[in-house]
Amino acid sequence: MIKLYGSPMSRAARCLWTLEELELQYEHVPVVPSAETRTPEFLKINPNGHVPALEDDGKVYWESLAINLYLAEKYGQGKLWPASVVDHGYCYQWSFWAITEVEPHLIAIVKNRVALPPEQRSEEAAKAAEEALKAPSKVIDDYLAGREYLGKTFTIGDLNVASVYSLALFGRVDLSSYLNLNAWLQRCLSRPAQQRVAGMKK
Ligand SMILES: N[C@@H](CCC(=O)N[C@@H](CS)C(=O)NCC(=O)O)C(=O)O
Repeated sequence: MIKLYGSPMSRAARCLWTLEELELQYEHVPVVPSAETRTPEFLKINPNGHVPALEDDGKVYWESLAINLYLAEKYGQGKLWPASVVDHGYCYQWSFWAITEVEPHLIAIVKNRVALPPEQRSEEAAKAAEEALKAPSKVIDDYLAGREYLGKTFTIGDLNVASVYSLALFGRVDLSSYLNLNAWLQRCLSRPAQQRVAGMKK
């Protein structure tokens, strides 16, 4: 059986969302970062000491968005995984874009507003990251004008990018001036599968 390691409060939530969208049977092991990810047992699963990690058919995979692309291609044909190679290209493009151009800024904001001990937080650093987030946010906002999703339908590309942008909610980032991005994000996050994952956090 598929086994997913990682607390729903971590980046494992991204993979839980995919598993729920695909209505797959899976075992969830809610390993807590960093307390439980640096043990010798867990380092055998992911030598980086990070969650999520996925076990499937005797193989182990890590990196949240890569796990999602793998799950979508293997189990989501005609659902999260589009039919054409052209559209696969766009799923890779938007996923890699989210993890390189967007996530670092959102992580800096979340750390400096929420995650770090209060005495280590810097609102100045959070504001600088918010400023840096403006350029990629304009790119996706412009792209989404007149579109419901990044592709023709909701795919793993949308799920990956929306799961990264959902960090904006934790970091109290106001995206309301990006009308298309904001509406698309709400559309993605209101999906029943994502709502089930949100419920796991309570
Ligand atoms: N690029 C990796 C990052 C994974 C990552 O840093 N996960 C955090 C939790 S959200 C973690 O496991 N931290 C534990 C630690 O670094 O000790 C991914 O997207 O899977």
